[in-house]
Amino acid sequence: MEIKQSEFIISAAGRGQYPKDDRPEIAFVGRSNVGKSSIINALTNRRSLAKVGNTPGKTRLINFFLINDFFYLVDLPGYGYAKVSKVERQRWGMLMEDYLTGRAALKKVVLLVDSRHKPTEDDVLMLNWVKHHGYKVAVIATKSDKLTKNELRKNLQLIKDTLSLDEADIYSFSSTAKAGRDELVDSLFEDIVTEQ
Ligand SMILES: Nc1nc2c(ncn2[C@@H]2O[C@H](COP(=O)(O)OP(=O)(O)OP(=O)(O)O)[C@@H](O)[C@H]2O)c(=O)[nH]1
Ligand SMILES: [Mg+2]
Repeated sequence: MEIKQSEFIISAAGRGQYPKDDRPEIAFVGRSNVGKSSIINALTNRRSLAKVGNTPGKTRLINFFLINDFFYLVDLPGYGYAKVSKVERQRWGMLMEDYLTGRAALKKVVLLVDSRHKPTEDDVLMLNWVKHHGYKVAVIATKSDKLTKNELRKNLQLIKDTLSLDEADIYSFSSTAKAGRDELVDSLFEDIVTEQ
C-alpha cells in the first residue's frame, strides 16, 4: 500500500480527546528513545510529522496521525527512562492504561525494541500486557543501522528468545537508512486495511 497522506490530528491527554470516528488505529509502544516517533516519520516519509528527541521522554502525550484518511498511527510516550520522577511515572501509567485498555479502534500494537540490546523486563511486561488485552502484536527491532549484519542476526535471535516470539511477527528496521520501508508498510498495515 502507498501512504499518500499523513496528517497530525491531536495530542491527547486523556480519553475525552481521542478521535471518535472509529477508524482503525495502530499504536507504537516501547522504551523512551527507542525510535517510536522516528519510525512514524520514516514510514510516512515525512521529516517531522512526529516530534523526535535527542533526550528520552520527548513524546509526553498520545499523538494521533491520520493516514490516507483511513486509519490512525498512534505515537505513545515511552517507558523505562531512569531519570523520571515517581509522579511522572504514575502519569505515564495512567495515560497508557487509559488508552490501551479496551480501545475498540486499536487493531494492532507495534512494540519497538532496540536491536542492540536484550529486551528489558519492562518490554516483556508490555508485550504480555498487550497480548493479555487481546490486541494483535508486531515487534520491530529498531536502529538496525548501528549493527553489522552478523550482530543483527544474533540479536534478533536473542530478542525472539527473550520475548518468546514464535508466531508473532518480528522485523528489523532503520529509520535513518529506511531500507525495506515499503515492505514494512505492507506487512504492518495491510491486514488492517483489508479487514475493513
Ligand atoms: N541511528 C539511528 N538513530 C535513530 C533511529 N531511530 C531513531 N533514532 C534516534 O533515536 C533518538 C530517539 O528517537 P525518537 O523517535 O524520538 O524516540 P521515541 O521512542 O519516540 O522516544 P520518546 O518519545 O522519548 O519515548 C533520536 O535521536 C533519533 O534520531 C534509527 O533507526 N537509527
Ligand atoms: Mg517519541
